[in-house]
Amino acid sequence: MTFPQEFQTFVFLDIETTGLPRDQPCVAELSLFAVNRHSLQRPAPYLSQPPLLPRILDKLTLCVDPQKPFTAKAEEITGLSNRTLEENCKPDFNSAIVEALRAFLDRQARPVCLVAHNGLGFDFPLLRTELWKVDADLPPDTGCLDTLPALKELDKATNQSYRLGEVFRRIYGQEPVGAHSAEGDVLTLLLVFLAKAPELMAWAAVNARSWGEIKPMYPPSPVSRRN
Ligand code: DCM
Ligand code: MG
Ligand code: MG
Repeated sequence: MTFPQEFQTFVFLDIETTGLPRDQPCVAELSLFAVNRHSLQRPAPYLSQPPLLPRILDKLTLCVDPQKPFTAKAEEITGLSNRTLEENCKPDFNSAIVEALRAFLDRQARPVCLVAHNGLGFDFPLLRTELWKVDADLPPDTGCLDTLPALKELDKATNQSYRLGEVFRRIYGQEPVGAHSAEGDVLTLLLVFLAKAPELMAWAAVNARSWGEIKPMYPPSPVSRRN
């Protein structure tokens, strides 16, 4: 990827899963909000209140049958379970979800940068693993911005917490809504981003990674590999 990159679209992303990296988790829900840089350029006006969301916002939220048991903790915090996903007839992470994802990303002005909080440690590697299971991938030059190290570096912070909910509380003095639902976490992330959008976009232009560099979280086992 050549730098600096003037990303035209930022796609905020969050994934709910059956567990943590040590559990070799599977995706159970994903949410993406795509925002053009035009709607991120204005300075955030009223930081005591969450700012208005950009009026022009594309969203994709999908539930997935993970085909793997949730850990008790993941089930508790996400409100998702194997039983309820099955009862609601949610398909697994299949080629249809890949098509939906690609079609959604193809509609956005390029270059596109995915944005996730702790994305390099969690969401991006896991998504790459899930795509690998169905012999799919994203364009290798797609940008990847992790707001966790970005916000830390921009703050030149000491030892305060950079968990998404904590950052939101510090900025807005309120509890985030819908924590551990994919859409709720994306909304929280977008509101955090809006508070520092010019700085974060400039940081991304220089520091974003490319999708092609993302190491999958774990290799698909031969039995979990499907077409
Ligand atoms: N997760 C977990 N245990 C935690 C925190 C997270 O198993 N204490 C897993 C389940 C969540 C996923 O990570 O669906 C993503 O976390 P988050 O909701 O913070 O995006
Ligand atoms: Mg998350
Ligand atoms: Mg989440």
